[in-house]
Formats: sequence, C-alpha cells, structure tokens
Amino acid sequence: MKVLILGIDGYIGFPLAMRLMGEGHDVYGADNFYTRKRVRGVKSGSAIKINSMKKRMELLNNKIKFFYGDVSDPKFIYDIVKKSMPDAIVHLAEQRSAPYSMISLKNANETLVKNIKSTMNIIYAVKDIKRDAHIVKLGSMGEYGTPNIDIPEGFFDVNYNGRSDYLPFPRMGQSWYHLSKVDDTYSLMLSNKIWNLNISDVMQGVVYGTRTKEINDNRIFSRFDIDEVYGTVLNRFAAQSVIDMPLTVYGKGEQKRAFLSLEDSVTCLNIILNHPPEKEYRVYNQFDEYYSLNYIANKIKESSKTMFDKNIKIDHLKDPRVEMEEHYYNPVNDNLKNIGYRRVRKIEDEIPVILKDLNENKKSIIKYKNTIMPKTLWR
Ligand code: USQ
Repeated sequence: MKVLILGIDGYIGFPLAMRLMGEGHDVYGADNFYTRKRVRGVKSGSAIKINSMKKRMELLNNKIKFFYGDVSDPKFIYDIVKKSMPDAIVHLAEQRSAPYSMISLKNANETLVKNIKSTMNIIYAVKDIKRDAHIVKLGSMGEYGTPNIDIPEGFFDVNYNGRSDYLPFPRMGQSWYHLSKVDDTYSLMLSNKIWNLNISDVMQGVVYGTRTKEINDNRIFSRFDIDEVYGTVLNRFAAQSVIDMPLTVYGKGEQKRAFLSLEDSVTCLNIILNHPPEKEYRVYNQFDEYYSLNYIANKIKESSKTMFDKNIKIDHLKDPRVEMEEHYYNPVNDNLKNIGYRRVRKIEDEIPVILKDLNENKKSIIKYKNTIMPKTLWR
C-alpha cells in the first residue's frame, strides 16, 4: 500500500511511519515542523531528545519520501497527492493543543483556520486527483464532550415527536481546538455523501507513552511534550513525578477521559488502514480504556513509590479549564474491536516504562520545568 502521512514528524506520525515501513508499505510523509516551532514558542521542547527529520530519514535508510510543506496550503496538498498517488492518506497534521487554541483570539483563529483548511484541502485533493484513496483523519474523543448518556460511535438512533432517524451524535467540544475537529467531522461526512469518498474518522482519546515496538533504540524516540500547552495529562504527571513535583490534577480530578498508549494508537491506525471503507464514512472511537484523572495520578504515584521509593504528592489545582469535574462517562469502542483491535499495552505496564525513560531524561525535564504549571485559563 502507498500511504501518505501528513504530520510525519509528530508524536504519532513518526512511530506510525516506522510501523508501516516495517510492514512493507511505501511511506510518504509531509510536515513543516509546526509543532516543533510552536513548542519552542512556549519556551519548551521535547523532554526526550529527538533527531532532525534528515537524521530520522537516514536512520530509516532513506526509504521514506519526505515533502516539506504546510497542509493548509492547497497547492502543497495537490502537489504531494499528485506526486505520491496514495492508496491512503493519514491526516495527523493539525494544531493539536486545546490549551493553545484558548490563549487568545489569534490562537483560536489560527487553530480553526489551519485545521479546517487542511481537512478541506485533503478532501478536495482526493476528490480531484485520487478519488478511491482512503482518508484516515485524526479527530478527538473530546468532540463529544461529556454528555450524561452513553457515547456511541458517531451516530445514534433518535426518536422525537413520534418520528425516528439515525443521526450524528451531538458534538460538544470544550475548546476551539475540539470545535475545529467537529467541523472536520461534518466536512468529511458531507464529502462522503456527495462524492462517495472513503473516510475513516478517528475519535482518539488521550495518548501516553514513550515507546512502540519499533522504538527500541535510543536514537529513534518520538517527541514527548510536558509543558502546560502541548503536554497531555498522563505524560505530564509522569514527568512531574520524575522531578519530584506534586502532580497537577485540575479541579476534583473526577473528570474521566478515554486513554490509549502510543503503541495502541499506532496499532489501531494500522488496523484501520488495513480495513478501508467502501465509499463509506466510518467513525472509530479510538481508545483502550477510560479512567478518571485521580486514578491516573494514583497510578503514577504508586509506580514512583515502587520504582524510586518516592512519596509523590498529588495537588488539586483550581481547574484552569471550563469542564465538568464529576460526570457520567461511557463511550463505546466496538468498531475497532470488530476489525481486530485488542489492547496491546496495559496502563500498569506502560507507566513504569515511561518513568524509566523519563528518569534518564531528567535533565531535560528540569530544563523545561518552568513551562509545567498551568497558565492558560479558559475563563
Ligand atoms: N489535566 C489535568 N492536569 C494537567 C493536564 C490536564 O488535570 O496537568 C486534565 C484536563 O483538565 C482534562 C484532562 O486532563 O480534563 C485531559 O487533558 P489533556 O491536556 O491531557 O488533553 P486534551 O486537552 O483533552 O487534549 C489531548 C490532545 C488532543 C486530543 C485529546 C483527546 O492534546 O490533541 O484530541 O487529548 S481527548 O481528551 O479525548 O479529547
């Protein structure tokens, strides 16, 4: 299969490229190092040192064809789709931080414009150049918000005033970032309806971890963000514990979120690529399990005690976000299970691996320490 990965330099993009290459696919990738630049912009960096793209390509024996450019530029997308004529395009190239989108009007607009435009560019390039290509688009479990009912995969049966229909499940994103993903979802749905494009829309939970089965060599780590803007919760708690900082649980910590390891994320995307839809728009809720933030914080605390005999404190900070701190949460993830997904890494086994890797990178966590405490306020 010929696969074009947009955002190949990212946390998930690079490990996915290694997985696909290892399975004998022809991998093409695009990136403009937007995340590297934006993370530097908040005076942070990957807590685990990563190589330049040139070096990354060399380590992979220059088997990947890399295109430098911006996915929100239609000319660039048309050009690379023409050059690669892919069987599948994996779109991981959006602005991916909810806090970043909440900093100012400029950040909100940048997120909305960049994300919505990039998805539109891909839709049109596929329609015009390679209509049978499979678009695998990274959305977010956060598109659904936290409704007081079960969360299905994209659609549900509705009975209203004596009539019934099968309709998109309500989306209630809690940041401009999440709303940009909601917009993508509706654009993809429409593109399937009018042009029969093959779409897998992936509602992914919070990803954690330092390793996949390909990351067994210290030279090929993926990036690992810990700052308040780009770091996600479990990875941040792990980094905080390594430098003996209290864990920064926002609010009561009874917020529940869907999680999966980096290995499981790459595994799921690979399975989805191997199951292209036939002129269908399919939604996958991509996660392994859901947990409360208190549960995650306690797991990190326990592992720090067992591994390093530390007594890490758990702080409950006033929540900088506007979100429910206690709520019902019950999403399903049957669609992935139905095409063969089974959890690869258990959270209990993965946390000690993360702590060990981060402990070896303690100096760099200390270097970025000032970027850890939350400053971005939703209110
Ligand atoms: N949180 C803390 N302490 C922290 C950081 C976060 O308690 O130090 C809490 C947040 O308030 C939130 C939860 O942890 O309730 C998750 O926050 P997060 O920063 O890990 O994740 P989020 O902002 O939701 O976004 C991340 C990715 C995004 C992806 C999303 C999946 O950045 O790209 O779409 O996870 S989901 O959360 O399912 O929407």
